Amino acid sequence: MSIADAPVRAVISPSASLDRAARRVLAANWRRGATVPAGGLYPHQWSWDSAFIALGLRHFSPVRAQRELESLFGAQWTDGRVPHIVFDPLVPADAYFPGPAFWRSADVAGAPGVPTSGIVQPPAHALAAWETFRAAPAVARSRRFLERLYPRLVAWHDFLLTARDLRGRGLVSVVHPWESGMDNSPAWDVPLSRVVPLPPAELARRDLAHAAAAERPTDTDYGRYIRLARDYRDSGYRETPGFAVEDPLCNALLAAGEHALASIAAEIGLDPARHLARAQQVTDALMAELWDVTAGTFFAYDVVGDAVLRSYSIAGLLPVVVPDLPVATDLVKTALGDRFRLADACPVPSYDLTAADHEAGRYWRGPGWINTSWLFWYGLRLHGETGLADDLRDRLLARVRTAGFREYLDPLTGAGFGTDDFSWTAALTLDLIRTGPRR
Ligand code: 2M8
Repeated sequence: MSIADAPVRAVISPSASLDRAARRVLAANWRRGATVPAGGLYPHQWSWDSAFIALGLRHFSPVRAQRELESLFGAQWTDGRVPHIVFDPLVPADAYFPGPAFWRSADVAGAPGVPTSGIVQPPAHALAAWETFRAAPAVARSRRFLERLYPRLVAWHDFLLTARDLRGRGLVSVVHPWESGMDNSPAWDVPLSRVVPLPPAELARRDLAHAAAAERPTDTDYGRYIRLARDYRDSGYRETPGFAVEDPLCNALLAAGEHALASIAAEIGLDPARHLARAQQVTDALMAELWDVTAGTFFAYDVVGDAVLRSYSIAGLLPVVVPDLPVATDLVKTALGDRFRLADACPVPSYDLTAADHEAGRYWRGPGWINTSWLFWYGLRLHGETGLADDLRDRLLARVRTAGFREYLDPLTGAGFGTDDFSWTAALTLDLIRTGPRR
C-alpha cells in the first residue's frame, strides 16, 4: 500500500481531500528512506525539514516517520554534528548548488560514508522524535526507535553546547545564515555585511531555475553565503568564520529538545534529570542574554560584532515553544501587535510587517512559512492559549487549501511563493488536520 492509499482516520470533509493531497505530496517526495523538501529546488535530504516531515508522517506511517529521522542521524559526524544536507548519490552532481563537490565531506575525518554538507540546522529533532514515538508507541518500542536514536540526539546536543558555545554564556551560535534555517532574514543583514561576497561568476546558482529571482536571495547575499561556507570548509569545519550569531530560535529548539530528551530518557529507563537541568540552563541563558523586556521579544546576538541585533523576526517569538518560559504571555502580546498581526495575518509573517525593508514575497524577509507558524501554534497550545491556537490552525488550513502546498505565502493576501509541493508544508498541514482543535 502506498502512502497515498493509506487509510484516513476520521477526518471531516473538506479536510479529507486536503489530507489526501498532503499525503500525495509526501509520497511523491519520498526517496528510498527519506523525504526531499521539493523534487526540483531541494533534491536531497535536509536536516530540520526531516524533523517537520516526521511530524506529519507519524500520523499515517509511523515507520516512515522513524526512518526519516534514522536516515538523517545515520549521516551524523563523529563529533556529533548533524549535517544540514545529506546528499543523494543518485541525484546528478549539478542538480543543487553547492553540492557534494563543494562541501568535500569525504576529505574530513569523522564524516560519514555518504556525502554531506558540513554546517548544521536548528535542532528540532528531539522534539520530532518524541512526538513521533507518541504517535505510535508500540511500533516504536518494537523497533527500539528511541533506544537507538537517544545516544545520537545526546551527541548532537553535546556538539552544539560545546563546539558552538562561542561566547561561553550557555547559548549556541550559528556560523552561517543557512544554519539558522531562516537564511536571508533581515536580522542577519548587519553581520553579513562584513562578509565580502564572491563574484556572481563563481556562483553556479541552481535555485533560480525553480523559483523566481524576486522570491529568492540576491546574488550578493549568495556570494556571501558561499564565501562563508568555503572558508569554514577550508578550516576543516573547525574554525568559525567571520559570522557567528546567537539565534533565539535555535536556542529555543535546543531547550525544548532537552525537555523532549528528558521524556525520551524516562521512557527508555534512564534518568531524565540531566536533560531537565540542561533545559533550565538554556532557558535561563535565553532570558539573561537575548530577552528584551521593553520590546517584548528575543533579539539575536551578533557574537563577532559584539552587539544585539534589534530586528523583529519571527525567531524572536519562537521561544514560546519552551515549556516553563516565564514570558510566553509577553510573546503572545507582541505577536498580536502591528508587527505580526497574529489575529489576521497568516501564516505568521517571518519578519516585522511595519519595517521599511519587509518584503512580503521574498524568502525569509517577510512571507509567512508553515513551519514557523506551526511552531508558534505548538507554543500557543503549550501555554494554554487554546482559542488563539485553534484560530491560527483554522486560518493556516484555509490558506493552504487556497494556495496549495507552497513554500511560503504572503501573510496578508495568502498568495503563494517559492516552490510548490513543498514537503514540510504538506506534513505540517497533515499534523494540523490530524491533531485537530482543542475547543
Ligand atoms: C532553504 O535553505 C536552502 C539552504 O539550506 C536553500 O535555500 O538552498 C531554507 O528555507 C531552509 O530553512 C530549508 O531547510 C531548505 C530546504 O527546505 O531551504
